[in-house]
Amino acid sequence: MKVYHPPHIPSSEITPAHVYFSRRDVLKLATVLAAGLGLAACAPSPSSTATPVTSPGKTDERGDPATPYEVITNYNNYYEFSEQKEAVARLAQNFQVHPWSIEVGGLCRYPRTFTIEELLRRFPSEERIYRLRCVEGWSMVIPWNGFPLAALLKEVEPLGSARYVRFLSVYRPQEMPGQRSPFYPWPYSEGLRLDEAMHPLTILATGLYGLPLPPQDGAPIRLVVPWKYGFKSAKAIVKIELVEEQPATFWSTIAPHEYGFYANVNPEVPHPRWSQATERRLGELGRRPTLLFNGYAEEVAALYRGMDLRQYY
Ligand SMILES: Nc1nc2c(c(=O)[nH]1)N[C@H]1C(S)=C(S)[C@@H](COP(=O)(O)O)O[C@H]1N2
Ligand SMILES: [Mo]
Repeated sequence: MKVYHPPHIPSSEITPAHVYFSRRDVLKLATVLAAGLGLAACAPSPSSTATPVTSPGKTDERGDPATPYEVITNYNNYYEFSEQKEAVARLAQNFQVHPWSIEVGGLCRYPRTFTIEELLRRFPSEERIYRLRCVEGWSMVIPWNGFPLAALLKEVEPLGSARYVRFLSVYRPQEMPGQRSPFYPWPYSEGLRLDEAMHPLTILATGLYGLPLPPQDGAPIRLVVPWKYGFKSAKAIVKIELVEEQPATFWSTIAPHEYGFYANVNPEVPHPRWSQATERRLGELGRRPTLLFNGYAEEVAALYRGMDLRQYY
């Protein structure tokens, strides 16, 4: 008999970093941050040519600096591989991302399957520098490359009866050790209301810092919804379905009272087990205030006019 393991306990978030991290981790993080600042540039090595130069000048629209590439790609939530964020990059390194196709179907006029190559050819890639706020209380600033989900949905022409969009991540237990655990409702799934899915901020990302998305960040294609907690942004998507009813999702199935369908970032609605008022920005000391809709209120607040954000958490 296994003991129920409550998911998403932010032990790293409620314990001061110097207590939580081992000395080795702190040294590793220091190296990673130094690399991001370009301090390692005087020590060229074969791997330094494979590592992209993180543009020191890249910032989001608020002026927040982009998190270094090495941090974004070595601190990941991806339960298919591991529940340990520092272990995901290594466990995902041989994940096969070619060939890959996405089936787009359900309530639409022209359902069809797209290969990744078709998507890249059809929808020009844009850079979007977005904040990512995890429900656990940490955040990053990530320079994604991708295209609006709306462009893809318009192509298949949703029917009038379509009110929600359902996203399914890949199911490949042979390659994804975490999927051998029967305690989770695999495959990972997520959902959006159709108007949220059509919002211009919602993208499908295929790249990071101008390079193909690494496996640990959801290669070859993942959703990014910047005003919602990170778990809404499903990785390694194989199916997008237009549906009439609000779909069940991975986290809302596991713990419905802790992870709602909407999951809009909101400093005033605490998680039942911790506050959401502040967050730890990776690479910064201390905490910063969390912003309503993760700082995108001007763009998205109208989607929720008249809705009680405590009821629809
Ligand atoms: N398929 C899948 N998608 C997922 C997850 C996951 O475990 N599996 N974790 C989510 C969570 S909790 C977060 S915070 C983000 C993290 O994205 P990143 O590792 O690229 O920063 O991915 C989300 N997408
Ligand atoms: Mo998360």
